[in-house]
Amino acid sequence: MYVCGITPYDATHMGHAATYVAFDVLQRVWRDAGHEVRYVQNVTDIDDPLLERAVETGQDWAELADRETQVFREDMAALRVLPPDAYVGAVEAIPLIVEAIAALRERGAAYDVDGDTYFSVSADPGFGSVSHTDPASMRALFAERGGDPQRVGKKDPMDCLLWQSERPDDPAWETALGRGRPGWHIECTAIALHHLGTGIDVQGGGSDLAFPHHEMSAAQAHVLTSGQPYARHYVHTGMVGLDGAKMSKSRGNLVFVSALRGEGRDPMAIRLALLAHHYRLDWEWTPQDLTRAEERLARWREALDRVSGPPAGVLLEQVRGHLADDLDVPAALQAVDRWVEQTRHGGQDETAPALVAQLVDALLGVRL
Ligand code: 5CA
Ligand code: ZN
Repeated sequence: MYVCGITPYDATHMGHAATYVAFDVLQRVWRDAGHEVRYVQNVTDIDDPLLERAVETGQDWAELADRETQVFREDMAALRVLPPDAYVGAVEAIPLIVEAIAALRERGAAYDVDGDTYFSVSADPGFGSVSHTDPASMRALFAERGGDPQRVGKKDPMDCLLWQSERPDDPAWETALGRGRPGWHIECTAIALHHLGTGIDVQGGGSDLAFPHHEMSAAQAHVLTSGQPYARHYVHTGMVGLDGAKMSKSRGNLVFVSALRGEGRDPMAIRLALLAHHYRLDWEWTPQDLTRAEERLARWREALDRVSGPPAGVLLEQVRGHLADDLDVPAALQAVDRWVEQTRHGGQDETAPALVAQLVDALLGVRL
């Protein structure tokens, strides 16, 4: 599984956290089913938004990236998200990225525009099959999400930047492609192919990455591997909003995991608040999400303090069943609620509370 990582110019907000918790549940379900999981994630530690934020705030871009990456990792650990096997930065991956760009050029899929290198989307006959976006929307989304459809000299407005030659005041690396820095999409392609190979089971991320990011990543990979399927499934989580707009660093309408932790909120309540929404749906964060989760967590913990309860085996099968149904975590939580409610009427099984604590921990990542 490859899940697109953060661009570390600001702390982890509830939208990021919801996305990584969703893929964490998927990893837990796979492990529960006896599969070995190899999980790779990138960190976009060089890109325009990071550099812009560093200039705006007068910080060194590399220090900003290091600091926010550290906060992210602490947030993920607090939320009990199992860490990826490989966590790879764009900067450290520059040799891989340069190699991938050189290979695209050899295959006739890359060309120059005033010293910058572009990927030719027409090189992948399947371009468009990841996101199924119509051409008019493609252009709008590309412009909105870091692309440059208007740039003069490109063969197709949709062609994406692979390598940007050095600009004044920008960081640049000396490579076989000349001095410059990598584009965004090729970063994930190069890291995923190197660490996982082709045919990865899941390429994941938020739905804002379906186009252009995952479409471009896949197209580049298809050309690099002579048409082999890049990912078997593209899985996209819904967008978490706040006050009517997608929660995003650029809009600034953010609720940070680290801020809630700093207020002393229990990370397990934060996790439960995120889990209460189906991964595929868009939803709005409200303070009630957290208070409801805190109440639920308290009820669950109180139930585990009872000496016995109804047998855990039935609950385990229910939870597994719901998770197998397109990761229906909200239904799994309701199954636990029902078990918790039943403990009020007693139950003969003295091993049940400890077993339920274990299953909630292993499958849902909530430590009670
Ligand atoms: N570095 C790139 C991916 S290679 C990036 O998109 N970084 S990010 O920091 O903007 O987002 C990190 C992850 O969180 C991505 O998977 C993104 O799709 C997801 N994400 C961003 N905003 C939200 C949101 N409001 N709700 C849910 N997920 C979100
Ligand atoms: Zn990515």
